Amino acid sequence: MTPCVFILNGPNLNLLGKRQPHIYGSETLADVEAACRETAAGLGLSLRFHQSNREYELIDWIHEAREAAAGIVINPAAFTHTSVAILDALNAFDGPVIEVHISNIHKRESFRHHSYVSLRADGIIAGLGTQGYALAVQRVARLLAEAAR
Ligand code: DHK
Repeated sequence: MTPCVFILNGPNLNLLGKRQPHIYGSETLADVEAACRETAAGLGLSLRFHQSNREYELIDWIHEAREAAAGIVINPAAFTHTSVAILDALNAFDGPVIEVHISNIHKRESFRHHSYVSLRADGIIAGLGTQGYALAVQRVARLLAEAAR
């Protein structure tokens, strides 16, 4: 069976391309999804791509990933800095987790410097723009291949 990667996006990322383009760029979330699908297909992975402004929906998808996904790429957006609940959900998932931030959170306000999710993430990509998502998918593929050896 083709391994599936869940790509999960937190609040306000539905506005990608329109919201603060000087920080988040001009690509839309649909553009990001298309790039991830192309990368995943080339690596023999299938993909589920979700965005929500509601913390509980992200948690429900992480729970679903326990059965349905081999790895998770997550940009929790503002929940990065606040959500112990998302950290707890990710701690109940066994596969690789890559945390993505479009902007370099360490170059921004100090409240963005702390991430609860980083306590679980196997890797973190920040400040590479929307390109970070496809790179994260590549990393998940590598980690899955290494684990299968
Ligand atoms: C996106 C957000 O919406 C912010 O709340 C985070 C993150 C940074 C990003 O860079 O993708 O602080």
